Amino acid sequence: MTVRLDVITVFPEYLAPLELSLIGKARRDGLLAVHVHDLRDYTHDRHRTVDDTPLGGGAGMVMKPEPWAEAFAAVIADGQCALDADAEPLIVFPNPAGEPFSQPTAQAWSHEPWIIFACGRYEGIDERVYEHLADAGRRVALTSLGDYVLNGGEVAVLAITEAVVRLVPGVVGNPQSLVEESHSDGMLEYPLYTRPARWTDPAGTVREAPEVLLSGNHARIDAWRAEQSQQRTAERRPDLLER
Ligand code: 6GU
Repeated sequence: MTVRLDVITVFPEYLAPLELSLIGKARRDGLLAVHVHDLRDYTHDRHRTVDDTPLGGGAGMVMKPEPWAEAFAAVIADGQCALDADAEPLIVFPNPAGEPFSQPTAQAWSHEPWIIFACGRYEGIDERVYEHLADAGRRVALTSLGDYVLNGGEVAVLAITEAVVRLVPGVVGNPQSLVEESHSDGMLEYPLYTRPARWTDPAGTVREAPEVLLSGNHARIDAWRAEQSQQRTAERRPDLLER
């Protein structure tokens, strides 16, 4: 399966890192297609205006609805041409007021053949854009990375894309590494060690890897790792154990 991602933004250059590393390789391998669109290409005035002052007053600027509606129409038409006339994209608005993004969300979205990310900037997007998409029967998600505020959705798109794309079959070489990592089972990962088993740190302290990891006894190793995972989660993220 090839996954198609569209990103609509006023800062297309912000998405340049999607050429790099694992995501760049997935694109070169034909597992992923990324299309970045400049929202200003869907304006018609000389200044390519995408924002205006908030109705009712208040600080900052609000993104105007018309460029968004035009951009969605064009991007959806283009995607349906490339994929299938009745393909329905998942439209994701990164938004600090959205539902929390987490590993189960990444897992679910890794099965989506087509996601359109819509990056808001300024104070936000005119509410009627969401209403228009919902009335048109579009699948829309408002998604937050956490309880803090970014200047726009672009950095969130980089994070979400990385979390999702690495779960697409074939993107990560050894799929077992996806099973053992933090959050894959709602727990934090156990501590990792490699050679040398006995390491003298720069302060002169001799640091030994846990003996159990050298034992060759896989049942003991699994039990030790499970216990470490449990301890670590209790210490750092007790909220995960309560769920
Ligand atoms: Cl997804 N977007 C913005 N603008 N700020 C955020 C966020 C998203 N998640 C946390 N803060």
